Amino acid sequence: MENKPIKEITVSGIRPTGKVHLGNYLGAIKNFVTMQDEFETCYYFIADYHSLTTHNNADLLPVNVRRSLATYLACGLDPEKAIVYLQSDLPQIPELYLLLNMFAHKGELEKCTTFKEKIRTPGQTVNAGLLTYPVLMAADIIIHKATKVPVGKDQQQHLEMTRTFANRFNHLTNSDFFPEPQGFSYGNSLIKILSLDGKGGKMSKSDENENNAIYLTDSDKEITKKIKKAKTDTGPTEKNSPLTPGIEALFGIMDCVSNPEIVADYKEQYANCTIKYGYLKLQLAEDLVKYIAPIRETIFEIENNQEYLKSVVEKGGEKARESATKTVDGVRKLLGINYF
Ligand code: AQP
Repeated sequence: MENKPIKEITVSGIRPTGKVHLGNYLGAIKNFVTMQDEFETCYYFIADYHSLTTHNNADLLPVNVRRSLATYLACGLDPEKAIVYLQSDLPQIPELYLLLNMFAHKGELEKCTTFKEKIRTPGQTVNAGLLTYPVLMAADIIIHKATKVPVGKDQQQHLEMTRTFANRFNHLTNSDFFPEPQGFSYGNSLIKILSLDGKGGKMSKSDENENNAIYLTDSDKEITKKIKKAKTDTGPTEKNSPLTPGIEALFGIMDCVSNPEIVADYKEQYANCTIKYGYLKLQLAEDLVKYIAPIRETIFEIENNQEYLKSVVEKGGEKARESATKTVDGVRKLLGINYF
């Protein structure tokens, strides 16, 4: 893990709440893979505690954890370059979470957009874990004193809250113990891949309609079918019209997986109202199939090798606990939990 040009610590994770989709890949995992070659220390974990805030199914959790882990590795995460571990293998995280809860205010947690959205979901139990989700996420990040956090745009507000808690801790303990973590994406801004339902929301693992997301484990046939069925409008009638959410979703994906010249050509056709969505969808389906097929095949290969998966997280857990222990020891000291 030496000789990497950027001397910073990076940390991120995904929740094992279902099948990993293109948004998770493009918004997060793809960056993890590039960062492991550039950033001195990279921690990437499976956020299994986080999944319990909304998904409580003891039969499904192990399947989702193993598949998420296999997905990390299939996408190119290398345990020799990055520290890959399970959140629940670090007992220091619940301890820091508990202590950070004393620095989080009820009002600011209730105002969090994702909390407000989640509690509107029919059938969703509003447990305390859901309310304090941003505190657990803050613990995940600052446990390693990370400064860069590769996440999608949907996590921007949570990250802002992490900075608030870290700064409040520093202020109240009269220290500069925690650095301020910043969101990170290659390119100009954090990415948001939209759902294929044409409503403008983000692609999500827990969307009940599986047609709204492209999963990394989808077959070629499923990918093609989903793109063909993606909701669009009837086409622009005025030149230079703004993109409607359905077509914005398709262009958003195309920007990431297709040849830039071809994308520019379709955008030009949209601007001058000559676009035929059928052709655009065919092109996108073809490009996506090429993009996803090799990842899918590797996921299936790796997920059957449970011994390998176990050895990766055992090794990663050991290293992550080392860093986590140092941080929690420092926090305890600053809070005066240090009696004799
Ligand atoms: N649509 C998206 N576009 C770009 N990035 C996205 N991410 C999620 N959806 C998109 C990024 O993926 C990483 C892992 O997300 P997560 O599993 O921690 O939770 P999430 O953001 O809540 O993802 P989902 O897919 O929507 O899961 P569910 O349905 O379980 O809530 C994060 O970096 C996230 O930004």
